[in-house]
Amino acid sequence: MSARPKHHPTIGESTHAAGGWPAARALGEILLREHVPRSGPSLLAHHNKPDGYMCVSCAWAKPAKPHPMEFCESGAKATAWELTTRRADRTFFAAHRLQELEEWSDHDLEEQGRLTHPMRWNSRTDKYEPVSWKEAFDEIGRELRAVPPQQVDFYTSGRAALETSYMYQLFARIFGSNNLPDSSNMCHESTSVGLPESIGATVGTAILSDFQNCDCIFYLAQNVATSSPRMLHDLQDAVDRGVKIVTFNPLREPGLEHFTNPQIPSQMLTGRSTPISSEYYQVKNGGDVAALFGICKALIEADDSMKASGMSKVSGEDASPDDPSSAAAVAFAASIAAADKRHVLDHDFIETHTAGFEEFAGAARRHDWAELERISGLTRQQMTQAARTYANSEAVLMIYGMGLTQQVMGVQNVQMVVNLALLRGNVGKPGANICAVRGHSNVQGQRTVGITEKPGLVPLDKLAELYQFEPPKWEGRSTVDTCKAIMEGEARAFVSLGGNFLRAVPETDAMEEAWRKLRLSVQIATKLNRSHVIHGEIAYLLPCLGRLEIDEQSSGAQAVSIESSVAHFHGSRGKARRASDELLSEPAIVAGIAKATLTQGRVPWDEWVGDYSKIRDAIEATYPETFRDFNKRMFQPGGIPRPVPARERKWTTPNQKANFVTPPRLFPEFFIDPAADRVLNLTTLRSNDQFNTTIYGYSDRYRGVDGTRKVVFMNADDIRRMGLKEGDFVDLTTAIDIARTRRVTRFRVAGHDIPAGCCAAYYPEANPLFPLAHHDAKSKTPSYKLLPVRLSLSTQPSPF
Ligand SMILES: Nc1nc2c(c(=O)[nH]1)N[C@H]1C(S)=C(S)[C@@H](COP(=O)(O)OP(=O)(O)OC[C@H]3O[C@@H](n4cnc5c(=O)[nH]c(N)nc54)[C@H](O)[C@@H]3O)O[C@H]1N2
Ligand SMILES: Nc1nc2c(c(=O)[nH]1)N[C@H]1C(S)=C(S)[C@@H](COP(=O)(O)OP(=O)(O)OC[C@H]3O[C@@H](n4cnc5c(=O)[nH]c(N)nc54)[C@H](O)[C@@H]3O)O[C@H]1N2
Ligand SMILES: [Mo]
Repeated sequence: MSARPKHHPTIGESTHAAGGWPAARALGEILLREHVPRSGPSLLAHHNKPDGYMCVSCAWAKPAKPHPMEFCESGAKATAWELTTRRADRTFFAAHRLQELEEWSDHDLEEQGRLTHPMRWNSRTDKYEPVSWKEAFDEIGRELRAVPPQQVDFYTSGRAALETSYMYQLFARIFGSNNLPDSSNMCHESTSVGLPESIGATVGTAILSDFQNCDCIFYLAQNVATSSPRMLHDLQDAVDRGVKIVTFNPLREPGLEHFTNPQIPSQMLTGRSTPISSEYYQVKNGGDVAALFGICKALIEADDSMKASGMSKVSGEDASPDDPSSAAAVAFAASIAAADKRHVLDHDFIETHTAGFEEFAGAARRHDWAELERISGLTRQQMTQAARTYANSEAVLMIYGMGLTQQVMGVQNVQMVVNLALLRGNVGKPGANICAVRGHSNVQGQRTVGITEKPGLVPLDKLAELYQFEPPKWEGRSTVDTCKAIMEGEARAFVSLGGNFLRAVPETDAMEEAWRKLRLSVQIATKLNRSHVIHGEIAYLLPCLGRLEIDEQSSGAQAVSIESSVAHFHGSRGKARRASDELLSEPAIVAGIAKATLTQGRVPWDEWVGDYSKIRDAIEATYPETFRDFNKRMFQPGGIPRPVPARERKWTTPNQKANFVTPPRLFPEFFIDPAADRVLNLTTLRSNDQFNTTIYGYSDRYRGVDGTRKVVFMNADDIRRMGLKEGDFVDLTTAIDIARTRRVTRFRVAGHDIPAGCCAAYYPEANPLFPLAHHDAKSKTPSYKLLPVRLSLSTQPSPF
């Protein structure tokens, strides 16, 4: 496990199973590597437990009956990274000018450890220097008041708790701004926009028990072993019950192939593993709409020919026996049809619950198999086989992640998943639901309590009544709009509740230049990152407590709460000693800034900071149905389920139906530059040694990489065709929107099992390639999983 880049990195074979001894070993190494105090390991006993703390890594569900160790390698890394004894304290900042720190890597900046003291940048010395909290709040308040509210942006990364998030959006709104961009805009926004149109839900409908009630899982575009490893337990249990898992991913991800459960001694001793996917389809990146259309086409045409041959038992329909459909078509249809029911589509469900079926079915019939094959990279037989498995299952759970949402056609990807589900009534019954696997540990919850740029999603009247102010009604900026506003000089001040905006967004190079023109940048953070080192004219770095730490306020130790990927709320109590006596909690910092800034609104900020249960009362008063008896129930095992009407087949869409939404095309229309023979479609990935822009180390055990992150994974045929060989250094240049050159240099060519025409590189190293305008039109989610890039042998000298 390499913590540093190596001169001679190794790129070898991918592993084929996740978990097992390598994961267990990695755990031990992590605690050592991160200089975790002796109390660290015992702390993990409270990880994701009903009376413990909720993991700061991913948002996966917290079961009512947790395993003895309800954590994974990724969660342990995130915990260790926060508990580290390393400190980026006054001495560190006194020793380094920011110009110098600009040359440091993401890893090296965060590796300095926890921030300990509020800091203000001194333009004369080019250093962050200590200030008192009072001075900080006073100046920030003064500066914010001097800027029109439309020119201030309040960013949130999805980690802050429900309590902090509620306070933060309230502060922004009383200040007069709906500019609340958040990490979700780069993440599951295509879900938040796609699902409401389709089924009237803003979040996935799945709950944990669906894993026990399904007989098939369609698993798309999510890397379980790295991004939500605890879900492997749920998948393994499902496989043990005979559930079929049908996977769509351009890469063969180990966790989706096999899993050796570190919590099952017999598996650890014998090295045995559970095969996860029963069918694995290596769709081309960007090929999911075509693949899903192919599956739907196979189902719809099978249904057509059964109806035509009189085989269908569909009620009320007169099937004509002398239909021209051939015997072959009928035989094929019969092979897809569920053996016992002899019908492929759930016509009763479609009739009762949905709208738009005819248009969708028409489009599916019209698509040409050759075209579907070319774009998806799958054969007709493969799509038909997936359709057969689907039709022979009674309850199918649809699970998906970033590979679908972060695309030019992200919303349509999500809606195609729903279309497939609707064909057989696979929404809103036990085992059959939509599971959007969320990223940050409270990203979903932040939306639930009002972090959104869209005023229509917030009960503004309620806020106005509770706090006596006039909320702004205009549509605020989401992340790409904020980037644009920063580039155009429209945004003057940026307040960041966590995150690393500059590294996470597209168009990194131009953004860095523009960022320096901000009048004010305020960063509330636990660790140092590039968004702090590059800064505005006036810059503050405000260190906060993390969720793992004991948070003492005037009424005693406080708890906070979060919402998981399956829409359950959970309480969380910090257990670790605070990293520094100077730290304030996130609610205290938000309140401090709010009090120093606002001249209107009646909010009991101090009372709230003294006792967070009062913030929860306020959340309940704002959203009485969602948060009923919030304080009383927040520690109940399994969490508080949030009402999601689509789970009960109540469709809160304008037409009160679940809607088939027909994508107008199969693939985005790009204008690609002339050197198209050297162009591949790039997707960006996470390694198993990072959490977003937090780089723990330089190894990606599952993909066989150690000692570097500047890698481009390619198909062997493409390597040969381009006259390259493994280990060569190449430059990647964006092949669309070529008026501006966007390039990253010296990426090492690595042969990988990935479809021809596609390549993959790590996020955030590849972010300078992404044009700001390259996003889904409706959700504005950047297309991080699909970008045409041109490859050329690097002419850059080696840095060594
Ligand atoms: N350890 C760890 N855990 C994390 C994170 C982390 O960085 N590290 N990040 C957290 C966050 S914020 C998020 S949003 C989630 C992200 O978790 P994921 O949703 O797993 O996101 P990625 O790792 O970016 O990759 C998604 C998967 O999509 C596949 N893929 C790429 N392009 C396509 C495509 O066009 N079609 C299909 N079908 N598949 C495609 C990739 O091969 C990859 O396996 O994880 C969260 N958990
Ligand atoms: N190319 C490409 N780009 C992507 C993606 C991709 O797949 N490909 N994924 C996108 C996705 S899904 C996401 S979610 C975004 C992530 O974007 P962000 O959420 O903005 O980034 P993170 O890397 O999660 O933020 C890390 C920083 O958060 C701070 N932090 C950590 N814990 C705390 C805490 O408890 N409180 C506070 N106040 N601060 C804390 C630390 O200072 C740390 O440096 O990136 C997006 N960008
Ligand atoms: Mo995310």
